[in-house]
Amino acid sequence: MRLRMACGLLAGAALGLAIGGATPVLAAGLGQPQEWQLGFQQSASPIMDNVHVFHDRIMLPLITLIVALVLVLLVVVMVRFNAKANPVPSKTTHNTLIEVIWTVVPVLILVIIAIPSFRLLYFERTIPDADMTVKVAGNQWYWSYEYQDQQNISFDSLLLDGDALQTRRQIDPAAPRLLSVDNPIVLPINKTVRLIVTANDVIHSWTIPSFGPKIDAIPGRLNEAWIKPEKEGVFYGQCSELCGQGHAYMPIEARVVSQERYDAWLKQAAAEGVDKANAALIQEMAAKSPQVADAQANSK
Ligand SMILES: [Cu+2]
Repeated sequence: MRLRMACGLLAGAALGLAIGGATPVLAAGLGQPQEWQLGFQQSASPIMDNVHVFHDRIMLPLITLIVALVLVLLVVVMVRFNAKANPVPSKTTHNTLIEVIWTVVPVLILVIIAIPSFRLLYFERTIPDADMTVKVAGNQWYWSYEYQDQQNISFDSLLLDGDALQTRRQIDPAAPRLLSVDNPIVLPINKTVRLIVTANDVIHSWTIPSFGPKIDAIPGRLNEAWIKPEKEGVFYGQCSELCGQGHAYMPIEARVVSQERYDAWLKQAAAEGVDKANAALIQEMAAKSPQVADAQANSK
């Protein structure tokens, strides 16, 4: 009896933990991970909204129920069928009904998961009419971006480390290590962006968790994805396909700004170069960020 109670408590705790993992409090982090974060980063796009729904409303409850059921069955076996409680074991070897049940029920569960899962995949893979197109190319070990609707806007995006990171932190004290790049991809808010993704050497993979899609960059092939950033701010991701020695050092940084600020960035980038346009933009965004006040207070 005591054992049964203890196991009941354990099951309750596991259930609580599983459900707790889905709460937004613990799943904090918009655009970048946070310490002790459980679950996904916050969503900033329609695809990620749907990923959250699929995970939180379908996968997590199902997994929790299955884990609890298996736990209960194990406890029943331990309590009722140990050598002491059950000295003369039954010689039953088959039970057709139970065998049918444990085959059919998992199949039904998989079907229940498959329907919303395919719906989500279809949503992600169907590229809507886009407002703009950016070509993304993976290289060992940096990313290149080409704005297809603009002439002369193309640049490489490399990790900032060492002195370069220190220099960036003078204008943007919150710039994270191993995620900040020299030239971020700059995007307007609430616009559908089509990404055409390829690579120049080996396979890489482009993703920003808060936007949702993760798409392989394959040499000799153009892959497509779409994002629609719905929040302004800075969003980070990393190459997600093991691509060699520098795989951990080719992060992705996107800056989402208002349409007016984006137009101004485009104009400045075309006239004075991407470096100058980015410096101005990063400085402006850093000045508005609440993290800047914190970082400045910490450095004193
Ligand atoms: Cu890579």
